[in-house]
Amino acid sequence: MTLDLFDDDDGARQAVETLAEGAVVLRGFARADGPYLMAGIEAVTGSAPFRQMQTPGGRTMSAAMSCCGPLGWVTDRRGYRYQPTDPLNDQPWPAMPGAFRGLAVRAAEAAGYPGFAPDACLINRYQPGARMGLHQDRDEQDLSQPIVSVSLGLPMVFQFGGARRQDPVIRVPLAHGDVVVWGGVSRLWYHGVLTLRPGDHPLTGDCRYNLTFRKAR
Ligand code: MD3
Ligand code: FE
Repeated sequence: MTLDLFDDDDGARQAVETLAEGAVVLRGFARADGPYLMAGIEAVTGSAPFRQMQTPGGRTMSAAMSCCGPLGWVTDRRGYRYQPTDPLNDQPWPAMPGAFRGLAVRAAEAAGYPGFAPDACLINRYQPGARMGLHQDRDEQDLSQPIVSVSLGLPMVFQFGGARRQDPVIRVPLAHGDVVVWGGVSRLWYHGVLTLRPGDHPLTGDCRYNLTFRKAR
């Protein structure tokens, strides 16, 4: 369904798609910023390297993660939480690069959330074989604030269900530069990512990165 239009990098008018109530896809919205975002990922992970975290149940996540901004999301045997420091070195997470914050704020605004002020950015790196099972994002305090997600590099298939784990899922392909803003009722819906297939992307090589911008507190 078409809600609205935005101007993409080349000045072309793009449809804003709604995936579900509150979930808005901005196809290619981040494409022009790709190289700046990639440079930001390299800068952040130079100080807070990618690592595969443990779930509270003791499994190792197949996606590798890092964070930037005042708060970072972590999981270990003690549970899921946001914290101001990187558990690998007990130092504050790296600052959120200006290009990251600017893009997230513009995307949120295009989707109807002016004044989005993310305090956490989770960076996920998927290499071939990595996936993310169906889950909800509910560790944030203010669920009225959306989550903005940015896909970079290899394409993947996103799974989007409903409010309950058993709800039927739809599969949505997400490609390089696609941005999705998850607000409204979809904010708490189950979602996940199917296994990444091998490939080679001019910007990211053999992987896909996903940035998620959150207002955790
Ligand atoms: C729908 N990441 O980091 S992005 C996550 O591709 C996460 O790395 C996936 O799920 C990834 O938590 C999916 C799309 C996404 C992110 C957050 C959501 C969809 C969402 C929060 C609520 C509903
Ligand atoms: Fe999630």
